[in-house]
Amino acid sequence: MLQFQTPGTYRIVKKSFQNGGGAPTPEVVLATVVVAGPQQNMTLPSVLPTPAQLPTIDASEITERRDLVYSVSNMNGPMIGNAQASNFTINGERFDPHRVDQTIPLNAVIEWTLSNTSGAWHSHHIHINPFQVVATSTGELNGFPLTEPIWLDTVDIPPMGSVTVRQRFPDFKGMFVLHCHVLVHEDIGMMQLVNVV
Ligand SMILES: [Cu+2]
Repeated sequence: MLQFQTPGTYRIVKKSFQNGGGAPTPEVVLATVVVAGPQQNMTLPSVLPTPAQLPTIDASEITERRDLVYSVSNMNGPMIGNAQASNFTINGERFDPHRVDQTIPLNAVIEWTLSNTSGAWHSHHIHINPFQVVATSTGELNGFPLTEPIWLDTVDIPPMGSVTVRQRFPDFKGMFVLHCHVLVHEDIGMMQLVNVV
């Protein structure tokens, strides 16, 4: 939600970003906003309301704690054509569609510690159920102080940092994936198979 204090022309931009050793993405203008006419008093909510079906996950609800470690090493990566890529892993393993990495009982409430041992950002994403971010190693999320738990389905783990999230598994049994949402990382192995049983 955006509030403009004075008339004028504003640009909303997606800023340039460089991840690890990759080429920086270009800055992109997403919208140009022209603000004109008499000023109106319009208050913004300080925090968006939380949906009723997503009450905050209290520590007393947690049934288990698990770690996911996002790592990159220059050794033993997959061959792509004639070139050997870096090795992008979660908990030391590349994705294998025949291996279940996380077996989770239905109705579990997991507190995940998401760690990043590399110099690049990784975006943790898991299908089906959202999670609640409760802590980060920097105390910030997307450049703002993390002052209260926030529901997300993708969260960026800073280089050499960590993020703590809590997640309920209430009503879906079956297979799905969690993965890094930097798609070139996911595509060469930074993904796990999850089975809720
Ligand atoms: Cu990644």
